[in-house]
Amino acid sequence: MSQKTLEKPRTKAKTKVAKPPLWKVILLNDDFTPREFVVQVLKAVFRMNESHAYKVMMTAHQRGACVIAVYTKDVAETKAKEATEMGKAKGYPLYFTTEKEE
Ligand code: TYC
Repeated sequence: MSQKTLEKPRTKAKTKVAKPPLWKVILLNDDFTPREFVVQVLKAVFRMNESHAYKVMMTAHQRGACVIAVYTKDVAETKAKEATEMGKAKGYPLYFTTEKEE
C-alpha cells in the first residue's frame, strides 16, 4: 500500500498582498456655489447623508478645503471629475481635486 507524504501543517497564511495606495478627494471652497447645491452633490456622488454632507460643506466653507474620503486612484479621480462636472453644468465653479495619501 502506498503512503502519502506527511506535510507539516501550515500555521500561518503566507501570502501578503500589498495594499493599493489611496487617494484623497478634496472639496475646495469658492464664493459662488450655493451651499445647498454643494450638499446635494456630496450626497449624490459620495453617498453621504444630509448631516454628514452639511458638515463637510461647512468645513470647506470655513477652512477653504475639506478632505471628503479616500479611494483607489481611479475611483477618486472619477468621483472628483463627476462632482466637478455637476457644478459646471449649472455654471458654478465648484471644484473637487485628488491627492495621493502618504
Ligand atoms: N462658500 C459658498 C457660499 O458661501 C458655499 C460653498 C461651500 C462652496 C463649500 C463650495 O466647497 C464649497 N455660497
